[in-house]
Amino acid sequence: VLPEPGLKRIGPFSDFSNPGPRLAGRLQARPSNERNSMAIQQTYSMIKPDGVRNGHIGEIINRFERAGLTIERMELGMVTPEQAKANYAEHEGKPFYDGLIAYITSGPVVKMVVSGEGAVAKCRSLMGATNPAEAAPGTIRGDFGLIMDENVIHGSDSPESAEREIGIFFE
Ligand code: IDP
Ligand code: MG
Repeated sequence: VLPEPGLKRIGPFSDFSNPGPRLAGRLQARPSNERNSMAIQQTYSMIKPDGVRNGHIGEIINRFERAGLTIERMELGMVTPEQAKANYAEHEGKPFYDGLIAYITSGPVVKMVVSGEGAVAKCRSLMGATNPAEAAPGTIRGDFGLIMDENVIHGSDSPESAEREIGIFFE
């Protein structure tokens, strides 16, 4: 549904196909046959070792829930080298690859399956840009990240990646 002409968009969640936390709550209160056009997705997200070490677990989960996302599965634990290599296979051979694998396996992370309408894009938008120095204030990386190598959080970049990554870390 497009906003009426003249209506100002006030943010990424200001249309009805992506209603944001306040409207999402009201939509969810309606009978299921009135909201079956909404595309519910799953995504894989992971609070990286610096996010856990620096005490940002609660704040990140709070932001997800306030954005209307649901935490479906969650586990605190280590990433095995096999899981790290599978998750980051697309980056093999790049200069930062070895450091990335060493870093993501260096301490406990929080592994999550997150669901909701447009969950893949919504999660990426809450995360902010890959480089914390370029991530907007108000995003997770913009608020809590310092350097590219330690940027607080991972999120799948497409529904296909999400399915693959959920398979790596759960079941
Ligand atoms: P994304 O996490 O935003 O999807 P990707 O390009 O898929 O970004 O990179 C995966 C991860 O690899 C990043 O989150 C970051 O931690 C790390 N990374 C990417 N590019 C660099 C780099 O140029 N230097 C150091 N680390 C990098
Ligand atoms: Mg990526």
